[in-house]
Amino acid sequence: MNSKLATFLLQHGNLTRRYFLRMGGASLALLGSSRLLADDREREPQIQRALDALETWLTRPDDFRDVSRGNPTPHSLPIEKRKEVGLTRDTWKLEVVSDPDNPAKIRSPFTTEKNSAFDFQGLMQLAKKHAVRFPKVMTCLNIGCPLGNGIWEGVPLREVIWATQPTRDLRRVFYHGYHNDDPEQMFRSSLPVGRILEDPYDLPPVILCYKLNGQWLTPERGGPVRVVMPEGYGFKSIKWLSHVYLSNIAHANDTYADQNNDVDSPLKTFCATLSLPAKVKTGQPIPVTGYAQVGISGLSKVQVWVHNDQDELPAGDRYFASAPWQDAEILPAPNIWGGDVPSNRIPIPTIGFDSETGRPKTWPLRCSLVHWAAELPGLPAGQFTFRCRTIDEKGIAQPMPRPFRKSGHASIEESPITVEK
Ligand SMILES: Nc1nc2c(c(=O)[nH]1)N[C@H]1C(S)=C(S)[C@@H](COP(=O)(O)O)O[C@H]1N2
Ligand SMILES: [Mo]
Repeated sequence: MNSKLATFLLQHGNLTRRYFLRMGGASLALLGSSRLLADDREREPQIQRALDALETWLTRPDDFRDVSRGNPTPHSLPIEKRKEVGLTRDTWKLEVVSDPDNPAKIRSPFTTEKNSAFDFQGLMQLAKKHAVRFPKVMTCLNIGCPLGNGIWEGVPLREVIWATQPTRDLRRVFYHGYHNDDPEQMFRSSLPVGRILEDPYDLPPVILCYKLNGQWLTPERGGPVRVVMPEGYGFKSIKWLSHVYLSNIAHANDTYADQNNDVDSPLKTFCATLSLPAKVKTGQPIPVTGYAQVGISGLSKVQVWVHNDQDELPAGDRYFASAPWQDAEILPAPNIWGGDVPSNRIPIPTIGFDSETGRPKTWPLRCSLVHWAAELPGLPAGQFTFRCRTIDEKGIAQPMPRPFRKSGHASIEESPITVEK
């Protein structure tokens, strides 16, 4: 294939078949064989323009929004200091010990004191046999909107826990990262040991993560090693990991609990807009794009509704269940993954993806993102409110089944639209 043309096609995975028809038969034949487009639906030009401007499915590691505590933040330390405190791959050390306050019985802890801390070489040794990859959206429970979507690679945390030979009184595991050796700056998270030892409901394992989108985890993303908890909000995925405690404590002891957060909450399903014109002309169709976070209960629909502000809202219907919602289009898996993933290929194997084709086995993927689009019909002049909501795989509409803010954002997004003559 003409390589210039191939590059062009790769960069414009969202162009319509109509566009290619205009390009003539030769390139169309080429398209058919190269399968550059998973999605060759014909759409209105204005919707197509909005789709062409959409963010990619994967986020570049440097483009993640950063939620990092610490003064200074560990990733901003100069390289010499990072080496000194074990924040590079060749200096990284992980302690895995019994919790002195609620001891679990373990035979061979990893400690710096006894010069037996677990290191990166040990991790790579385990990776040869046990490495896994899975897609996951990182979302801060307090912020609500996703910080970024990635393919995370690591070794299941249980491999390291089993290496310490626990025998009894192990009910919970808590862990923290480097925090300038200042107890005030510690940010701790915790999990029931059962979630680490076993993966319920076909979820991926909790991992010691060292790669994101096929590249070494950067200092800002928590490198050299962070925990990644597939179905959890961001605070479970501790960065610059340095300590793991095996404990007999019977309850969660996460730092985030001190901020009134529901620390046992798995990711919720919800949607939001990415592009929506704030002002349009009367009668002009309105293109809207957005994303949905596909939470633990999956996603079956994204729906939209435009309400004229002069009309009353349905009475006694807090979540607008009786409004005339219309289905939006959930976009298919893209052909351009983004996120700087090498050669635009999802690394193989990745949980949820076919190892032969590199394409997702189902779509959308749970605990990740999907994009959507809708074209609203033209409206008369006036002031309107646009709303969008998800319906999960159980048929439950946002913000249910868990509407409370401190278990994660799920409220129905509202955006104003002004329609002018
Ligand atoms: N050590 C450490 N890990 C941490 C944090 C932190 O402040 N310190 N923030 C947590 C929170 S609250 C979130 S939402 C995610 C954010 O991940 P990101 O910065 O890679 O987007 O990291 C988590 N891991
Ligand atoms: Mo967070």
